[in-house]
Amino acid sequence: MRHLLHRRWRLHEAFVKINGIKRGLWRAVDHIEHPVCLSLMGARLDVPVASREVTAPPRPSLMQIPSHKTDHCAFLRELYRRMKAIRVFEDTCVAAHKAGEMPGYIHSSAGQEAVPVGVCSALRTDDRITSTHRGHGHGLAKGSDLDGMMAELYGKEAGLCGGKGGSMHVADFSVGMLGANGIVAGGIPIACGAAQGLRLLGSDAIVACFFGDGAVNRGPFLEGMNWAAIYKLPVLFVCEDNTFSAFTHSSTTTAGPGPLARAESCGVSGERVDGNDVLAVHEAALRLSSEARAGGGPRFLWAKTYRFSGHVSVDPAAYRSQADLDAALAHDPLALARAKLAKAGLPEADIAALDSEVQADILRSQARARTLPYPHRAQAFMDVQDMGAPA
Ligand SMILES: Cc1ncc(C[n+]2csc(CCOP(=O)(O)OP(=O)(O)O)c2C)c(N)n1
Ligand SMILES: [Mg+2]
Repeated sequence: MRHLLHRRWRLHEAFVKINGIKRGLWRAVDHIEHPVCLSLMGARLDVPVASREVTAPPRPSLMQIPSHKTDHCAFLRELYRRMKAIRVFEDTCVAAHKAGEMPGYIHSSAGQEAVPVGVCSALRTDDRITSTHRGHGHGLAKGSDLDGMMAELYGKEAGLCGGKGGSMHVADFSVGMLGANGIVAGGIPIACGAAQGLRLLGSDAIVACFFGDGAVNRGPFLEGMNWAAIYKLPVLFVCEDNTFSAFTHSSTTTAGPGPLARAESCGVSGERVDGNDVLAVHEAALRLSSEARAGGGPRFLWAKTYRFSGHVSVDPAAYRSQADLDAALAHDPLALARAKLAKAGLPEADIAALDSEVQADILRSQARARTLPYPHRAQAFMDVQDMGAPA
């Protein structure tokens, strides 16, 4: 009897894990026809499953960057341009939210730009990423259309998700961005499922999984590390350690020597990097993602950085001292990238022109978004659920 109960419990545990993983599978595969995918999703094998397009045809993407080796200055210019775009985008959206014209909550990633830009510039267009509640920068770094992202945050029909995802649930499958996520650590099982799906399809694409330092204290972190290690999945786990978990300094809630040691305890090797140095992040991400792509199993990147803003746009961040913020601002990743670009030979006037160009692009995009229509109410249930929606 005890033996039977134990077996039932093991089956239940496996079911719970598969439930999380299968969400990632759904998002990863273009045509879910593999019998293993189908059965993991609980599908009836005798009933055809509607295929689900997740990769759009290639379009000009931010992944198309000049070569690091042959044109170092042009390469740095592109990294800087992306970082600047994220910074201005975030600052613009925070201001718009405070002014009451942007709905929802806005979690700014200002101060953290070197992490998504450094990682995504090491990825291919067909590689996937998973994101967090602080996901605008992840999408923009992966190549999402600026106008589509802006319109989405304004809740407009022309947005990347038809205006129904908003800041915290924006996804853009056309560039492999599998979605922002309001559940801390929620992207981790999705990344594992996506990687497993890619493996089943015989693809050599990988999944870069972004999550915060707060996520390492949640159960899905351990489950994800373990699952990815056991199956040697092609995942690059990226811990974007911005020093805070919501309103709390993470050092007061996280035991032990840090995220990398936890990953290593599951046999997932990796590196710690200065998350404010975009070049260092890029190089580490390139090394680790190449190993994961070559079948070496999951890898881990611990990128130490700092969040300049409050947790959400309306948070004054009174829980930290001005001295701490000033120290962080002295290592502003954008200023560091700018200095590298100047050192690589781009004249100051050209950098200033680039700054103005980015600024103008974002203001134009915002002005456009303001004028666009909201989704029609008849669309309210479309793409939200496939059962119970009005005909
Ligand atoms: C499962 C879960 N618990 C709690 C929350 C509330 N919450 C939202 S963000 C956050 C902190 C996350 O910290 P971290 O992972 O470091 O990400 P950061 O906000 O620093 O980018 C918390 C606790 C949540 N969204 N999901
Ligand atoms: Mg954090």
